[in-house]
Amino acid sequence: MHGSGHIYVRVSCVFMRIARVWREFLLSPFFLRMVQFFSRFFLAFILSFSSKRHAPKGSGYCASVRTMTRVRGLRNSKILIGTKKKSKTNAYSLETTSKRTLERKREREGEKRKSGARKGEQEAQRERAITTTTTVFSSALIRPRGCGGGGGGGASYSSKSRSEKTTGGHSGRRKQRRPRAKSGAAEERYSELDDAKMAAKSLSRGAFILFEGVDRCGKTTQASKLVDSLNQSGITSELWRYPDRTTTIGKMIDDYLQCKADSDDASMHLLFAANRWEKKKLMEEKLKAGVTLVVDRYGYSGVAFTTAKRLPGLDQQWCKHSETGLVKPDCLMYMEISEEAAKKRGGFGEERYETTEMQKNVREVFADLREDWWNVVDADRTIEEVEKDVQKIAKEAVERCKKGTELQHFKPGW
Ligand code: Z5A
Ligand code: MG
Repeated sequence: MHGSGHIYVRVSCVFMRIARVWREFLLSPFFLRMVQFFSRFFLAFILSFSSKRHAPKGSGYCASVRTMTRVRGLRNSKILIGTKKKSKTNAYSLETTSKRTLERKREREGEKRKSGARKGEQEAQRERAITTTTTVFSSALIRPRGCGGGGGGGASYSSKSRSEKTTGGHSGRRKQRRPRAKSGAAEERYSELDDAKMAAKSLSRGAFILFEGVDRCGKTTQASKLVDSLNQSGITSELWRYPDRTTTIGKMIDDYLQCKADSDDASMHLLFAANRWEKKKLMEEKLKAGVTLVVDRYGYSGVAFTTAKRLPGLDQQWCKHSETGLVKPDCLMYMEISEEAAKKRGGFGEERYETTEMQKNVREVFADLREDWWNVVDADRTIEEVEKDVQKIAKEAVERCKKGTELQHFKPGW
């Protein structure tokens, strides 16, 4: 009993010593360091798995390395040998990979920005076309017919519905949907067609129809008849005459023509031109708004009458100069009349240029000015016969301008 008790005491002493050694070992700085070291490694390993999917292609364990290096104290430590590559290589590969990743990222961002800019440009172009159309149609005193204005239903793109779409539109109205394109190319083609349609629509306008000719050829008679008939057939049109004797400049011209006042020939030529320039803006606005303008005399008369004076320095080129930049007519009807027929139609009045010699010279200059695109109308015939031809020519011009053509202006030297 005594012997066995002794053994128990000794065994317990041994256990106690072992326990003390263990305690010392567990509390030793070496063990604590070991614990710290392995816990960091374990943590890094776990994190590397979670972030591996973000690793750049072909970087192997780079993600793990990257994660490990994030864990403080492991940078440059031997733990990197735990990856498939040597620590040095890994550190190098980590550096180059991140550089490459950064470069790729920047490239991708650059491409995105470029494509964004391109898209932005296209959008801006479309917006400009829409704004032009909207401005033209909304500012129109009289809306051009057949141009898709107003309600703008169906497949046709009215300016209103497009602008509503871009700006969000009215809440009460159902938004029109664009047919979905199958691919990017198809989408682009669709938008190009769309832009072309919009551009053509924005160029749709009234026609500038001009009557020119010597005295008594019937310009005023035919111009008035044409305006009446166009308006009756639904084509909004106005009759304009030059000189426009209603303006301040026009009144000065009127005084000169009626021989109430005298003036220098060059300055008179410039006054006649100024009478056209003062109405240029209005003319452009009306035409763009879809109004057809039937004009009785214009710059051609200006050049013809001044040149017909045969004065030194006032030649055709000099006379044309003051007309450069003015709106060019879309259609010119030159009323050709023989001297005999003109003589039969009432005699000359009291005005300055109504002399036989002047009229003869004017006729010659007109013949010199004549261009291929002019419509020469035989004005020797009856009013009705002439009217038939005039209507046909005018309606063709109206149709052409309605489809969409840009306004033309007189170029230097014409
Ligand atoms: N002038 C200038 O110097 N510089 C410029 O820049 C400009 C003008 C723009 C005023 O012009 C003057 O200004 C003009 C040129 C100069 N000088 N001149 N001479 P205006 O246009 O005011 O002139 P107007 O009073 O109108 O006259 P006109 O132009 O000579 O006429 P018209 O318009 O050609 O013709 P109409 O008035 O239509 O007809 C004349 C008559 O013939 C009338 O009785 C009709 O009923 C008759 N008639 C018309 N057609 C026919 C036919 N087919 N058969 C039979 N009878 C007909
Ligand atoms: Mg006249």
